[in-house]
Amino acid sequence: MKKLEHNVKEVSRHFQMPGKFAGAKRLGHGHINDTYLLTFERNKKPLHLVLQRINHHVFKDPVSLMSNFERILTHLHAIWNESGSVLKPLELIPARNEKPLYHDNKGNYWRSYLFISGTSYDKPDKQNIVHSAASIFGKFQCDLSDFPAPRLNETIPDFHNTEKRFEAFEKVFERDIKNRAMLASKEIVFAMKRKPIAGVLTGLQKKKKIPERIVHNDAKLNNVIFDRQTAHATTIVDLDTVMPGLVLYDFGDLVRTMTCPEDEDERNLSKVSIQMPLFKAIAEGYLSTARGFLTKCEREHMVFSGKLITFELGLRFLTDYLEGDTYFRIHRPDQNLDRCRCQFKLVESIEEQEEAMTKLVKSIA
Ligand code: ADP
Ligand code: GN1
Ligand code: MG
Repeated sequence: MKKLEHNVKEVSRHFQMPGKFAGAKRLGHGHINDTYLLTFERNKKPLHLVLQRINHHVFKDPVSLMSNFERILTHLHAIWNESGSVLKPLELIPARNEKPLYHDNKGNYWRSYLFISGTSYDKPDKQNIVHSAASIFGKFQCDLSDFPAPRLNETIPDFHNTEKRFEAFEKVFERDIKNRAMLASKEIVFAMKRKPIAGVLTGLQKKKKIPERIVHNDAKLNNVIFDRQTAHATTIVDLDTVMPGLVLYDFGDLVRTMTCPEDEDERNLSKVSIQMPLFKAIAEGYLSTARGFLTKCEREHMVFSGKLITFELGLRFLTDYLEGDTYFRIHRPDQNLDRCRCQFKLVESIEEQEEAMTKLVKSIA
């Protein structure tokens, strides 16, 4: 068996674990944190927990991040307990010193949760799955709509500010420290042509046409856990970026990750396009829980947000590729360029079907 990168058995000793350590393996395919599934044994029965190393190069202030986490989970648990919400919140396991984090002597920050037994998907295969995932993200936004002051900390400032993402891309392109720009010339031209769309949502927010709300900001399919039997979405994970933002950032990510049943780095681009039945299921699922609080302007920009957030992520993959792959975890050379190509292909596909998608949303909304 491949040796794990971290000594998770040693780290787990610093948490209030329920029994004797019996094994560990990596969990999921997140691009940012290091996530492990740990097994403990109590009365000869296995118990599963998640141990996660927070990527502190990405999340520079893990302490204030975990303060968000605790406030969000307290709020969601109150709703879950009172009304039996369909959204079962994560449960943190405290460290031995009662804190939600353990800071090791190598500078790493660790946290732990109960493992949610169920299933998660990296790519969408069925309409009922994406319907349920979209509906639970609408529910998540709804449950957080009366979140009390003070404002949550911004764990990554300007996370979905596409204009700022564009500026960052331009700077990295100009410097071209890895001499990779010539290998991505088509993608760079593609991005430059679409610069005008970058400021649309932030512009509407500045003009107070779209309100700031608490949103997930990383509403991708593999951040949802489903019940194995019912195939209903039960839990949303990856709360690191839950902070003030626009609900359209989440809807955009739903469109990005759930309308095309291929990998995020699929190299055969002829397979990459928006599937209308999946889009319809997402729009219906999301509106089933979000319809009540969305404004007209938000509804009118749902399809646009799919295009923008897909474009933004393509741009972020491209920027990371040009910079030498320092942000997103890669498993092979050029993976970030492939990821960028795939996102840009999806953008094109949305552009081609934008009118039909808009009509569809109107008919559902
Ligand atoms: P990253 O920021 O790296 O994406 P996540 O918090 O999303 O980290 O965790 C990575 C993956 O691990 C998730 O996509 C999910 O599949 C799985 N996962 C995380 N937390 C849990 C949990 N409490 N129960 C079950 N699976 C989990
Ligand atoms: C990252 O952490 P993960 O893998 O769920 C990224 C998202 C991207 C996504 C693309 C903090 O999400 O913004 O949309 O990869 N998270 C962060 O798959 O940058
Ligand atoms: Mg994740």
